[in-house]
Amino acid sequence: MILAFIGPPGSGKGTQAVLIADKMGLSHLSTGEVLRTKATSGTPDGDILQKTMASGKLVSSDLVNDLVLNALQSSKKGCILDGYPRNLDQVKFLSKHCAEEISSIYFNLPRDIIVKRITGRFSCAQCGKIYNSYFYKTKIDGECDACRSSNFIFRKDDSEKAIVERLEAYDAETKPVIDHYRQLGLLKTINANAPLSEITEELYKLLKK
Ligand code: B4P
Repeated sequence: MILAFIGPPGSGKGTQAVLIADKMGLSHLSTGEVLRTKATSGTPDGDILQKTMASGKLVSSDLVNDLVLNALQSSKKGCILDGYPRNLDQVKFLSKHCAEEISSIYFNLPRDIIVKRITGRFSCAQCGKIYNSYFYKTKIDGECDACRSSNFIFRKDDSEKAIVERLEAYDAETKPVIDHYRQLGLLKTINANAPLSEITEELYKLLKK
C-alpha cells in the first residue's frame, strides 16, 4: 500500500500521517521533515536547502525523489508519503519507480484556516510532536504531552512572508497533481477542517475500504 498525502501547506498531512502510520503499521516518510534535518547539517548543500525552504519555495525534485526511492525500497508493509508528490515531475518519477497502485488522499482546507494553522504551528524538539497555539496547545504549558521535553521548535518557513510563496507554489505546482490523480480516479478527498480525531477516524475508514 502506497499512500500519498497531498494538500496545501498546513492542512495537517504530517499530523495525520504519524497517527495513521502507527494505527496501520505503515512506514512514514515526511519529505519536509527529512529536508529540514538535512538543512541543519552545516554543509554548503544544507545552507542552500535552508534558504530555499525558508523562502517557501519547493526544493529540487532530484533530491526529494532520491529520498522517496529509498523509502519505497525499505518499506515492507507499505508507506505513507507525506508531502509527496508535490509537482508533476514527481508524479512521473513515482509512477515509474513504484510497482504498487498509489492511493492519494487530498486534504481539503479553506485558505483562511491555512494561515492560522501555519502561523500557530510549533513542535517538540525532542520527539517531533506537532502542536498549534490556536488549536492544539500542550496540556501543560511549556511541556510536551508525549515526552515531557520543554524545548520547542518554530519553523523558519512559517513566517507570514513565506506563506505567500508557499501558497503560490501550491497553486502552480501541486494543484495539477491533485487534478491528475482525480482524473485517474485515484484521489480520495477528506475534509481537513474538522477536529483532529475525527479526521483520523475518517481517514482510517476510507483506507480500510
Ligand atoms: P511540509 O513539511 O510537507 O509541511 P506542510 O505542508 O506545511 O505541513 P502539513 O500539511 O504536514 O501540516 P501539519 O500536520 O504540520 O513541507 C515544508 C517544505 O518542505 C515545503 O515548503 C518545501 O520547501 C519542502 N518540501 C517538502 N516536500 C517536498 C517535495 N515533495 N518537493 C519539493 N519540496 C518539498 O499541520 C499544520 C498545523 O495545523 C499544526 O500546527 C497542527 O497542530 C495543526 N493542525 C493539524 N490538524 C489540525 C486540525 N484537524 N485542526 C486544527 N489544527 C490542526
